[in-house]
Amino acid sequence: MNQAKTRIWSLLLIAILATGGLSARPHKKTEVRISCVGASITEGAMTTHPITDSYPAQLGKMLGKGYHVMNFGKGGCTMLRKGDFPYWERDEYKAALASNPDIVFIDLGGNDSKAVNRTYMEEFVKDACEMITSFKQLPTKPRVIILTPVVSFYPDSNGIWDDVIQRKVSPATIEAASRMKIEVLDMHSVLNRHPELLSDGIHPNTEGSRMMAQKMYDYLKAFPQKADDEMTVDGMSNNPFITHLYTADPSAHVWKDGRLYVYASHDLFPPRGCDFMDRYHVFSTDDMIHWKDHGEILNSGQVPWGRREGGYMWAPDCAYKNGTYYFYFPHPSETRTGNSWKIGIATSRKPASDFTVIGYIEGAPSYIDPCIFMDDDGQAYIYNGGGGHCMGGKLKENMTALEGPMEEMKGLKDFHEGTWVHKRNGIYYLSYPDNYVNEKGKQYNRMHYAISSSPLGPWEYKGILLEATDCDTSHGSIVEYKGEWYLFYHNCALSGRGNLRSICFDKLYYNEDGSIQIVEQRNKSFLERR
Ligand code: FUB
Repeated sequence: MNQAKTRIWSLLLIAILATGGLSARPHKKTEVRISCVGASITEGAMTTHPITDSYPAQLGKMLGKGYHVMNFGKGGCTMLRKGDFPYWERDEYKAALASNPDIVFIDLGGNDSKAVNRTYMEEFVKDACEMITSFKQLPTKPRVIILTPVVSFYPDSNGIWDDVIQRKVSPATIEAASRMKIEVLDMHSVLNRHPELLSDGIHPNTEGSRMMAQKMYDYLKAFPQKADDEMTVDGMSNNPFITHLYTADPSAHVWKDGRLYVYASHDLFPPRGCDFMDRYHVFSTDDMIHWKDHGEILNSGQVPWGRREGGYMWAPDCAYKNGTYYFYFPHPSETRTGNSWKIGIATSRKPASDFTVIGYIEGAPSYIDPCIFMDDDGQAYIYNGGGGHCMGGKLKENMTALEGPMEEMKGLKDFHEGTWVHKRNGIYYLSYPDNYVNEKGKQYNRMHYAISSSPLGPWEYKGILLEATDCDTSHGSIVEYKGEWYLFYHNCALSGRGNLRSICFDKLYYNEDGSIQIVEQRNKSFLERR
C-alpha cells in the first residue's frame, strides 16, 4: 500500500472510532462518551484481538449500555512534544479532541521513558498540563483522568525502562494532575507483580488488559462523578497526605463518630536525629480525601514527670474506653534518655483535644512505641519495644495499669520497633519495622508481620508487608475503614531527609488464606533521590 492510501485508511479508521466505533452508532445524548488517549498499550498491541481485547474495548464491554468507549491509542507515542513520536502530531489526537467526550483517560508516558526521550523529561509536567487543558477546554467540558504508565519488564535500559517510569514519569504525571486538579489512576501497580501477562515485557496481553479495564471500571463505579476540585490518586488523597507539617509514626483508629483519626508524632526543623520531636498532632477524615488537622494535642512541656529538656515525644497511640480517650506516648524522664523511657498516659473525653497527662504505666519496660490493642471482649493489651525486643501484656480495666508483667513476644524475625497489633477474621496480626540495610549499606527499614491465634502470641512470622521507603525508619498502623483496609506509614518524600518525615497511607489487601499482600506505595516520587 502506498503512503497516500495508508493515510486515507488511517483517517477512515479514526473517523469510524470518533463517530461511534465500527457500528457507527450516532452520538446519543444519553450515552456517556469515554475517549481513551494513549499509545500501543491503549491500542491493545499484544492482545489477541485488539479491536475486542484492548483495555478500552474491554472497559466498554464491562460498562455496557449507556457508555460508548472510543480508542484513540497510537503505538509509540509520547506525551513529550519533543519526543521522537509526539501524540500531539497524530491524527488520533485530533480525532480524540473531536470525539465529544464526557470522560477522557490519558495514558501516555511509557514511551517517554526511552533514552531518546527521557532527556526532555523536565518538560513532561508542562506538556502533560497542556494536554490535559486541551481536553478540559472542549465544549463538552470532559472529566479528565490521567493514568500512570504500566510497569515495564523490558531489560534494555535504553528502551521503555521501569526505573525511569517509577522515578520520573509517574511522579511527573502526578505532579501534572496536582497542578490541574484532576484524578490519577495508578496503573503501575496493576501489573507489577504479573510479568507473565506482558510477554514482551512492555505490553499487557488480553488478561493484563482486562485487569487494567477492571481497575478503570471499578473506579468509575466507585466514583461516578469527580469528588470536587481535589486531586486524587485512585480516589484517595495523594501521598504524603499531610504536607503543611513534617509528621511521622501514624496510629490510625476509627472512633464512634464514624471518622478515621490519625495520631502522629511531629518532626521539627531543624532535626537532630529524633531528639527534638516535641509535640503531637491529630488528623481526621471521613472520605480518605479531605483531612482535618485538629492541631497540637500535647507537648513535652505538659508532661510533669518528663525529661527537663523536653523533646523525645516519639511514636504514640490512642485507645477508647467508656467515654474516655487514652493517649499513650513514649517519653524519657531523665536527661540521659537511656533506660528512663516511660509510657505516658494522657486522657480526654474528646478524640482530638483537651488531653491531660495523668501519669505513666508503672512497671512497663523502658522501651518506646506503645501500641494498644482492644480485643472484641473489651480486654486491652499493651505492647512496646526497641533494640530487638518486643514486649506485650494486659492492661487492667482502668487502662492505666498493667495486669501483670509484660512479656517478650516470641516468633518475630528481625524485630526493630514500632509494634502494631490488629485483628481480622479471628487472626491476630503483629506488624513491625525490621533492621534492613540495602545493598549500598544504607538503612531502610521494611515492615514485616506475624500472626497468632492469641494477642500475646506465640507469633508465626509471615513476611514483608511494606518495602522500604526512603526513610531510615519505618512505622505503621493498619485499620479498616468503610469496608477497606489501609496501611498508614511514613516516608521522606517532602524533605528528602530521614528525620523530616511525612505520613502516607495506601490500601492493604489480604489473600484468601489471611496473608497480607505487599502494600503498593502509590506515589514513590522519593525514588528519584534514592
Ligand atoms: O519517631 C521517633 C521514632 O522513630 C519512633 O518512635 C520510631 O518508631 C521511629 O519511627
